[in-house]
Amino acid sequence: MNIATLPAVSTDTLRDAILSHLAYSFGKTPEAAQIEDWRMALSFAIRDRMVARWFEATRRTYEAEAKRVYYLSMEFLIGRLLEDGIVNLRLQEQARAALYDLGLDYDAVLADEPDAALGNGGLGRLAACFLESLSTLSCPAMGYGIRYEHGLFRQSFHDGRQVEAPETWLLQRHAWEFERPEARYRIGFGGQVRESGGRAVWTPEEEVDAEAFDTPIAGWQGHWVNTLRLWSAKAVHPFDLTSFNRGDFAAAAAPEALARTISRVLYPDDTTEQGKELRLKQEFFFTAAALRDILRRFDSEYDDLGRLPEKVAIQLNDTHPAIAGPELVRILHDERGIDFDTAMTLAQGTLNYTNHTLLPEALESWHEGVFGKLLPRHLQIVDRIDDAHARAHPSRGFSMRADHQVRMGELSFVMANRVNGVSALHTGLMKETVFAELNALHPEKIVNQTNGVTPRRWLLSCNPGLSELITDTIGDGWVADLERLREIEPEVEDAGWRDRFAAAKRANKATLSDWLGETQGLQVDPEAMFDIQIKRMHEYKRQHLNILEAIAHWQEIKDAPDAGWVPRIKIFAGKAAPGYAFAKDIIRLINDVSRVVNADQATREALQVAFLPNYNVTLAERLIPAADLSEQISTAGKEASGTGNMKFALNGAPTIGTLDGANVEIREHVGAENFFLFGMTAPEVTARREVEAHARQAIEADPRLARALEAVGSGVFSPDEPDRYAHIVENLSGHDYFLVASDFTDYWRAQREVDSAYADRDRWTRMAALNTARSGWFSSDRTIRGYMDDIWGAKSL
Ligand code: CR6
Repeated sequence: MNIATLPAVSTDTLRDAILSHLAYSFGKTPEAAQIEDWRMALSFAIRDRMVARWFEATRRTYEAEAKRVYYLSMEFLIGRLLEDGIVNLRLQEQARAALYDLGLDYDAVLADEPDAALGNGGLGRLAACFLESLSTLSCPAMGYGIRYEHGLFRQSFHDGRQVEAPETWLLQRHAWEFERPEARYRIGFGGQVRESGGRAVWTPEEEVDAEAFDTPIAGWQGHWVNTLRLWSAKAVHPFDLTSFNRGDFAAAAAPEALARTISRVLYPDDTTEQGKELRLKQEFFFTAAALRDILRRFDSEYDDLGRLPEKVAIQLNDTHPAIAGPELVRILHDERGIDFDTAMTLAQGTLNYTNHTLLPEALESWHEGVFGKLLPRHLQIVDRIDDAHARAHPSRGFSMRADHQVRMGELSFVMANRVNGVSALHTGLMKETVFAELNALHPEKIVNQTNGVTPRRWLLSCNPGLSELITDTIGDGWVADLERLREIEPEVEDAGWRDRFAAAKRANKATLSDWLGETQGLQVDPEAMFDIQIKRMHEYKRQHLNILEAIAHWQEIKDAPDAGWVPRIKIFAGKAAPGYAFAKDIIRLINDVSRVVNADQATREALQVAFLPNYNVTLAERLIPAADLSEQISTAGKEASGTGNMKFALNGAPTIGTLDGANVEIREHVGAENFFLFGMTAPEVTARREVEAHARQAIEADPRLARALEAVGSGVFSPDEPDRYAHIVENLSGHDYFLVASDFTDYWRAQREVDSAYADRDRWTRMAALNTARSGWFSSDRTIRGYMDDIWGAKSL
């Protein structure tokens, strides 16, 4: 069969393809097939439709000698892929009908797919949105990462406490990857560096193989398909037969176990530096394999390494792949014989670096002891890079090697052609704070690219009701050109149209409410305001500010139950890093508050609180379309951008938020009157920290806050252990680094404004609809165009 001429997809052809895969790929009859078999057969049938375009994209890229973009990321939070594929290939109707013909429920088959959680949070999800936009824009690109056996842990609650269990997505069959045993590179660690014939020769002590697994990523309408290539670690000699024959079975299996450790688990934290040797090994492992692969491809097309910057752009997603700088210089200089300065210049022309946080604890640095032990040659090269940079800027005294550390942010900056922040505010702060010195030396390097989200997943597919209304109103051009959502703005003035908008939201809320009833035993009135905060648990994101306000609100409702409160359900979801005790205590507190508040007959009509377990991409897709209010309440200056904030706005949920990260730009786009602003600005935060006893002062000035803290501290929510949360109260009345107390009063005020706005339903619907109409700028297509133009110099084919 000629794959370029696969028959057009009717329901019948798709059904036949499913049955054919069921028989020939999975060896099952329809009678014997389990839901997983059907899901696999459907996935293969869909995947088949991508392959011809995939080959075509590769062919066209070679033919055009186009510049290629490589996105190196330790995390890709891709979630489920089947619906993404179906939606992008526009096969929803056929797939639904084909499964119906086969006696199957479409939604149930889709729900069988494991949620691939090869990432922690925003940074990993951003990488996944970027891959989809790169394909949509037919930009020749490839993602490189690690094929973790275990993604982010599975979260459940025991007595309100977070319990972590390993995530095992690969135990269920995964339909999307092609194993490439021939794409295999040997990666070394440790060992010695010798001089030989004037060249440094690194002889590693330990070696593993990196083997590629490729996942095709189809863009909108399937016109272009790029590849996500994930590396799996394999032992060089998988099995020690000598030990085995001696009867020492454990020793026989040891090499394989050791090697596989490298790609076994995702580090479950995105904001703390993991000072673990294994982490550094993971970073070098996937980066080195990617570079070898990139150079192999380059060599197959060109014979002059001097053209590397012209033909290749490599993006370092945060500092995790920062070792790419010294590794590329090592390959070019030590292995290819290019002189050191030229090698460095070529690397600098090819690499770019995105910074995703200013939190000092998250800026990676490695002690030279560990670094030198694992990567002895790279340590020498870092020192030479540092020297070369210092010689070029003699007056400055800057070094990336202070205090026996290798500072990866500084290394990435120096080795990059462009360095970008992820929102306007964050980029500004980068220039003023962490990279102030380097920015003064290289003022052209830092550029901003505000994050974005893919509208295919985060509107079209997760919110079919609203999507249909939009398409009915303005046609479907918005899917590929999200700024066209502006065209619905005139309709917002039409009462009939507003009713349809409100009905779409209401239907999503009813669906969520049913789901909450079935799976969580929660009875929720879809008329209540759905107030949602979903994201990683972190003090800077201030879930504790939200729950304190809920407590104060509950107390006030109790004081006057008949005062006409606007009914609300507060929904939380998010995982805490297993080692982050304070964040885990906040989860437990929210669960404790939820138990007490939800059991209170006097208030339960007006207020409920829920913490949903195991937050992941799939849960986000369920919650966001049903949200009325988006909580984006981080301490100003701490959230680099946020991307959840964009998804809520796009789905018609106004924000209550601080002037932090991309909230600033969201507010500019949707209009200040459609955004509930509160709290200190970034400079005010800095000034406030200087005020002595700022927390005490704030608590004394606000009796509501004092009373809420008193309830937490005295065991109202933990009667079996009254001082369970004493340390939280102590933290918030003392040091309170994230200024929860100081922002509380204004947050309360803004929440009451939310209440009165919501009470006027028509006004609320108008605000919600304007959020959708004006959020088109936050498409990751816009972001990727920005990277292509300002950073990569890459073109759409
Ligand atoms: N934690 C930022 O904190 C940003 C994403 C993507 C984060 C968040 O504000 O939206 O990156 N930073 O740019 C890191 O992961 C280091 C995040 O997700």
